[in-house]
Amino acid sequence: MSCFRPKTKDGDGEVANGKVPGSGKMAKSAGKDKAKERKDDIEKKLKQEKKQHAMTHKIPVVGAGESGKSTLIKQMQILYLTGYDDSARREKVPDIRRNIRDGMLSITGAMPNLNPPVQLEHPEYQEYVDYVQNESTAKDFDYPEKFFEYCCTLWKDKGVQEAFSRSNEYQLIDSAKWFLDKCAEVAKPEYLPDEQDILRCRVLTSGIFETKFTVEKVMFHMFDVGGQREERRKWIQVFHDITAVIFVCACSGYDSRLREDPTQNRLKESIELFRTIWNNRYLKQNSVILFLNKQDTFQEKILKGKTKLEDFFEEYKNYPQPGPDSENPKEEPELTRAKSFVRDKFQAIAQGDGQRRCYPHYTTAVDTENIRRVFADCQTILRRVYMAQLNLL
Ligand SMILES: Nc1nc2c(ncn2[C@@H]2O[C@H](COP(=O)(O)OP(=O)(O)OP(=O)(O)O)[C@@H](O)[C@H]2O)c(=O)[nH]1
Ligand SMILES: [Mg+2]
Repeated sequence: MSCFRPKTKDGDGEVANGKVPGSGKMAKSAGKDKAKERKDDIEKKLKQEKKQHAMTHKIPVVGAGESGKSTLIKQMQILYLTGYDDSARREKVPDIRRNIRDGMLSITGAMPNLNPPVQLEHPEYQEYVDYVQNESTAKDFDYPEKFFEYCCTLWKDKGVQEAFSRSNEYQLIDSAKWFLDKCAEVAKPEYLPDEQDILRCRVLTSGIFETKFTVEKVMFHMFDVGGQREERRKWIQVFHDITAVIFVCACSGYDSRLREDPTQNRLKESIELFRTIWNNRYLKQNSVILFLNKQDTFQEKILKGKTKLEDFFEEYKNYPQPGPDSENPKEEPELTRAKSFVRDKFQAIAQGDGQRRCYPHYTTAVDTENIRRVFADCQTILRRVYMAQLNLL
């Protein structure tokens, strides 16, 4: 990459051609020049072609905890690598069981602490709650049948459901509903997770993981990092020699608090984190592809209206109604307005920098078709950014 020079080929060529004189000696040397010029030209073209074939995009995928970074990488595994075979799926079963345990632990643990507290609809299930709270946290807990029976029963309790519907008031993993809904299926010894289960399964990332894949002869090296605060100091290791950054934000976090700092709003944390990435001195030349993720849950929350964006972002009250979304003209106007508001929060930070850009996309990382489409757009952006970088060198 670093050996690339600004192009002067056309100008030089024209000047040389224009000066071809008539004398024999001069004509001979002019002929030699021409041959050399042609050779240089071919060599340049070959070099360029080689570069095109070897085009490699190194991309760190950053964002706050639980924003969907690892889920996006799983989609790359599904779309461009070998996906998940039976044995890889089977390996995820312990994580999925832990997701059920963690989900039920959080919900039933929160019930007495909510304001106002929530009671079980069936007080006789308290012994199931006690079992989940006290036994299932043991290190060597082996998920016996009765654990799943208790979880299935509790999940149907109206009190548990009410506490679940208030999960923005405490910390609950996103996958809780997905796996508690299929608790009886997961309990079976022959249970084999499907692709959606793999995508939904939550495992916190600690460290840096590289995934390499090729799409139409272009190589991608994506780096998945941990998003929680104490993980972020490691990110600098993957900020060198990159094409662009992918920044993932969970838009649905507008009504929830940060796991590692319950005084901080999740979406506000994400916006502030984006500011530090945009202003990071190692990334001054780099464009950012912004994934405004978890659009499915964001949409559900906005349209249900149980938690309102203006209750967390006062300025939303005065945010104007934009025209219909050209890609989605039939979308509910309120949803279009909420989406634009969040996007503008990020765009405002990235404004006024001619060298690089922020490219926002609305995404649902658990939806393979959505990511296929969005990533096709990203490939075009990355190619353009890469070429612009080459020309600058
Ligand atoms: N409904 C929904 N769930 C999502 C979406 N994206 C991710 N999730 C879920 O959110 C949870 C967290 O996603 P991860 O990909 O593990 O988040 P992460 O950014 O890698 O988190 P860290 O590793 O802690 O930094 C998982 O259970 C995902 O299945 C989405 O667009 N919609
Ligand atoms: Mg992760």
